[in-house]
Parts: sequence; structure tokens; C-alpha cells
Amino acid sequence: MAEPRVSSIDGKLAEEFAAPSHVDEVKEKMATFARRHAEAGRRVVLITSGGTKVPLESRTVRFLDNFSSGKRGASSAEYFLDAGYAVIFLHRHRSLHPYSRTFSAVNMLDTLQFNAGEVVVNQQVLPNIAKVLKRYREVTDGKLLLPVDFNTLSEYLHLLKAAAQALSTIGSKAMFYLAAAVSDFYIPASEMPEHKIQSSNGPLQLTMNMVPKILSPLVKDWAPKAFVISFKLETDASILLEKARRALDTYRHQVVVANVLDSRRGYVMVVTPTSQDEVVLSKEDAKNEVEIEERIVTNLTAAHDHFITQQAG
Ligand code: 9Z3
Repeated sequence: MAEPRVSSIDGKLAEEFAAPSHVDEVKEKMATFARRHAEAGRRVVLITSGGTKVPLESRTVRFLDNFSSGKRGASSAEYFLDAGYAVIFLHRHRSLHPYSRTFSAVNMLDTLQFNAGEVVVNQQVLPNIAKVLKRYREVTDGKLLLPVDFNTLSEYLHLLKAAAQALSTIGSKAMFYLAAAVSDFYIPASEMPEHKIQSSNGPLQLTMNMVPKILSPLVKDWAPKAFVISFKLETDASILLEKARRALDTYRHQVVVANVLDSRRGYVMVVTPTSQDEVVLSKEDAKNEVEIEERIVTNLTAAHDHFITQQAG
């Protein structure tokens, strides 16, 4: 009997990256969530958010990390919810979270005070808390947001695969919004020292392997009917567009949102095989606290509409 087809990336994932023990349970939860919302006529977006941790030792003392705060993913989740989507929020543990993100810099104890022996919230320290709390309750009461967290690169890869397979049942109603900043490099388990690397051995030289390009099986095998958006980050603006176009050419997905590290809060380019839209915040927008994610989400939900109509026709 013929062996089932396993892409080489699938094989690598199974061999070199330890799967988290709860992956099947999470996959089932995501599949149930997607089915329920699709049956209710909603679209479902899987947002990835935050950085990844890459361990240098198997009993991990040290790891490589990156700059991502998770703001892009967390704020985008709110705008997708406002646009009527149900959201699976696959995020780095302790990165910013929808709704609570606005208060992340506040010390909780400074928000509370005593009033006749009762602990009450000091709303002056938490401007907008009533509005944010109301929306958060609507979203949670409606079971519209499913948060799933990851820590390491291995967890991220396995949970993204599980999410893609879970969402494949709802076809073109599924959107993937891959905003997490995922490491390109890792040390395979077979080459990783077990114990803490000793500084008494002198300077450290590392050789790291390339992380498999997960976008490839996601688009081709795991969720071939979905609307897929990847993000491209550069620090050199002069190569950004060319890199975004190359990614579309290689992976054959629908959209790349391209951004430069320093200007990412005020400027992105939404690139498709046939178009490139600049999304820019003006000084006026910034004064009015408009967030660029609101504009990105408006652009992408319209593109998703168009995609669904085309697939149906
Ligand atoms: C992004 O480009 C996101 O926009 C940011 C958002 C991570 C810059 P923050 O979390 O920042 O709000 O602080 N994400 C994707 C970055 C990335 O690693 N892309 C890879 C690449 O550019 C492959 S998909 O090669």
C-alpha cells in the first residue's frame, strides 16, 4: 500500500521540533470554534503574534529572542472582532493581549484604592476602562475570541500546523494573519548541549540551522482554500518591496504586509500579486490616536470579501 504523502517539512517538524503535549487538545478546540462560527455565518481569522524563544541548551538557561511586542497582533484582533470576525489569537506567552494591551504599562496596584473598606478601581489611572471592559465582555460572552499561547519556536510551529488543519474545514472563510516575528534560525535537539553552556570554555560560537518555511505546507497542503497573509519585516527599506514580491512568488499566497522596523507603527505596504497599497498614518491621525492596524484590517477584510466571492464563482 502506498505511504501517505508527507511533505519534507512535515517530516522535519516531527523529527526536530518537540510537539507540545496539549497540541491535539488545542487542535480540537480550534476546530470546534471554527465550525461553530462558520455555521453562524462568521469568518474566522487566525492571528499569530509576538516573538519566539529559541533555546540554546535543552535544560534551558539561555535562549535567543527578538523585539516583537505583540502590539500588531493584539490591536488587529480587536479590529477584526469589530469587523465581525471570530478570532483565534495564537500569541507568545506574556506578549500583548487584545483589550488589556492598552493598560500594559500600568501597575495594577496603582489602579486600585480603598473606599470605605472596599477595594475600587481608580478610573483616573485607567482612562477608557469602562469602554474597553464593556467591549471585552461582549467579545468574551459571545465566545468570539480564542486565545492560545506558545513560548518556544517548536510550540509555535506545531500549534500553527494544528490551527491550519483545524481551519481547513471552513475553506475560504478562514483567514491567516501571520504577524508573529518567528525566528529563522534554531539549534536542532540532536546538536543542543543538555546542560548550561560553561563560560569557562571560552567564547561561544554557534551554528544554527534554518527553520523550515512553514508557509509552504500551510498554503499547499494544510489549508489550501484559506486567505493567507504573511508579514515581511526589514530594516533596509530599499529591499522591502522586492522581498515581499519574492515571498508571494515563492509561496503563492494572497497578501504580504511589508514593514520596516522603525516605521512600522506609521507605514506599511499591502502587497498582492497585482497591487501594492501604501497604508500611512498622517500627523493628524496620530494626534487622534488612530492606529495603523485599523486601516490594515479594513484593507484586508475587503480583500477577503473579494476572495470569497471569486472562490464561490
Ligand atoms: C511583522 O512584520 C510585524 O508587523 C511586527 C510587529 C513583528 C514587526 P510588534 O509585534 O511588531 O507590534 O512589536 N511580523 C513578521 C516578521 C517576520 O519575522 N517575518 C518574516 C520575514 O520577514 C517571515 S514571515 O522574513
